[in-house]
Amino acid sequence: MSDANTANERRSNDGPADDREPLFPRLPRRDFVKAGMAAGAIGSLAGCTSVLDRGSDDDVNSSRGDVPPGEHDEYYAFLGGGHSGEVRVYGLPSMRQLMRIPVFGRESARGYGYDDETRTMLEEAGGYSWGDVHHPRLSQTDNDYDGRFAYVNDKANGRMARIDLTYFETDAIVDIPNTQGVHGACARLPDTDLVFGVGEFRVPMPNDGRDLDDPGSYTSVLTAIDPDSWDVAWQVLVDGNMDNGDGGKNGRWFFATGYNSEEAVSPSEMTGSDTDYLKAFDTLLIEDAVENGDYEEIGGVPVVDGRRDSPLNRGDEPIVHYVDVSKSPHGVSVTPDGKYAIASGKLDPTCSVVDIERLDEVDDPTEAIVGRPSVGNGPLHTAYDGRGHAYTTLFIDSQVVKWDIEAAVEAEEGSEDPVIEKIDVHYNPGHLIASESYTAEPQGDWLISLNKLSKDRFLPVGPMHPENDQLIYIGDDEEGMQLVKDTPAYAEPHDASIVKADKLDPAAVYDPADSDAEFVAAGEDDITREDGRVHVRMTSVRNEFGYPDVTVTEGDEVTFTVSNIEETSDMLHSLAIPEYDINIKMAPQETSEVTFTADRPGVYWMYCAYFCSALHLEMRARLLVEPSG
Ligand code: CUK
Ligand code: CUA
Repeated sequence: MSDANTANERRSNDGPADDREPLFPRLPRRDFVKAGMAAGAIGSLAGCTSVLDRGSDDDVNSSRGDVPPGEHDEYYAFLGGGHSGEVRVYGLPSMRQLMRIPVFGRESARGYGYDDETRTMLEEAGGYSWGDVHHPRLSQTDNDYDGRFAYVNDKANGRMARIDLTYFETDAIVDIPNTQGVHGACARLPDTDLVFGVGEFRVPMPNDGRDLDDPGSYTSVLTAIDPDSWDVAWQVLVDGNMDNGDGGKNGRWFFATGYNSEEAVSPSEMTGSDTDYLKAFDTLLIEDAVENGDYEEIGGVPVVDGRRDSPLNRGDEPIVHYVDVSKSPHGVSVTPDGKYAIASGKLDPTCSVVDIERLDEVDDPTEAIVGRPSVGNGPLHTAYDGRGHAYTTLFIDSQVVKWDIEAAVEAEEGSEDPVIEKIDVHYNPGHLIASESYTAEPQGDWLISLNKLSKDRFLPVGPMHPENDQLIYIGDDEEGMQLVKDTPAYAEPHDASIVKADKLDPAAVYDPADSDAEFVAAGEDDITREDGRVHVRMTSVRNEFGYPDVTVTEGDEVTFTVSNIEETSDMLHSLAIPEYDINIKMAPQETSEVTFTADRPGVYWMYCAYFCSALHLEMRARLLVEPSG
């Protein structure tokens, strides 16, 4: 087992000192040295880990977690793909990548953004070509995963998307008004009756050219989305910007951290204050306010004023409680029993443990903080094992720390006593996630540390390194945390959700009733022509399309509706029309549609891009575009 103190001593001198203002003025000397390091690390992400300092091999147990060829994993893990704009699906504990789900960007192998339906969805969601996916959260019923949907944010363009877990496909995107950059994503539990997007960047509202150089009047909002219609239900205007969020377990509270209570626009000013807010939203009172008409309609949605001086925050039933927590908190997560919301200090070595019930009892919300353990440097995110332990990533120390939640409530503020052990990770972890940690009953066996840097851990591939997702076994409190696997990952996983595989029920083939496009059955192929519009309805099956040739006239608007009439699973076809920049995919029993203007005369081979049989190469047809006039 790793010895916490040894690890701390070893790391205390391996970063460059920094002569900026100390970020942790209350710390003893040893931590102060590391605080200087923190400033450097946060500024440049460099110098905070030494390549020679690789941690002890005692913590490594590579024999655990084997999944032999042909056997299935016990869990699915859904990882936000960051600015690749997608979600990745891993099997756990093998860490094999099972699937990628494009969300905010086009992806040709899936025909995502190429067929009419998904192209229109992306256009109506703002027409951006990329997004920044951080937080995949899964729908729950009664505080347990129900296997229906995943929800993700777009930090870049202020959007939220829904992924249908029957088909593992993005099925709705909303472009949220009055905000720029939606960071935290999560839901009101126990039954996911609202999904939240947490606004980060503050901008003028409306952002139409007013108040450009008046940052004091910029605002940010929390957005609540109806999980069924995927429309914005309401927003709450707050002071300061926000960051991450998590829902309480009992259908009432929602928590969001925020740095920059200074409401500044430069990094040095954003870190001026010693504390920032954890905001506790009383969503039931907010819904009352909306019901009573206590809102202003801006950008087509009801916006409730939740700023500190709002009339709705006077008296003893405020809609938003502003809890002062340690400097620039980052992650916040609610414990499985729903008792505490734990916010991580980021620029302060403590986590703040907020007793949720006490929020109703105290006059000063800060008195609801019942524990403040000192866990290490750069605490970012916290996960749970369901046995009373919290696991927090230490970005600056490159470690995961395991600590005891109730011991932290008992201990004095700033005490290190609640810390049970630390394990070195490689390197600089952002999020971590434990199996079913976001439910009321975490499984307590596996944890993934999503490390931002891999440095020397893999074969070099040029200046852009992979990230490193490390699998850690946490199921044995005696033996301690054990590092099981390193997994290189393309930029850039943030948060993840891990769910027992048997809680999902993915479809093996499509149900034609789930598609907007009408299924073309065998023998129903036909072509209709009317006023320069050509509609080709055809089948695809090993090894041919419904028509070997389709002739149209230059300038025609052409729609192909193509059904895959296979009933065998895993037998996909596609219709690629390369020179018209088209590739649509058809899984078994799926119908896809694409519309384009045939504006160039000539012969265009259309082919199937999925290797579907020995005669796959022969699965092609000609599009003949006759010159007009
Ligand atoms: S954030 Cu990326 S490491 Cu978007 Cu939850 Cu903390
Ligand atoms: Cu169908 Cu290749």
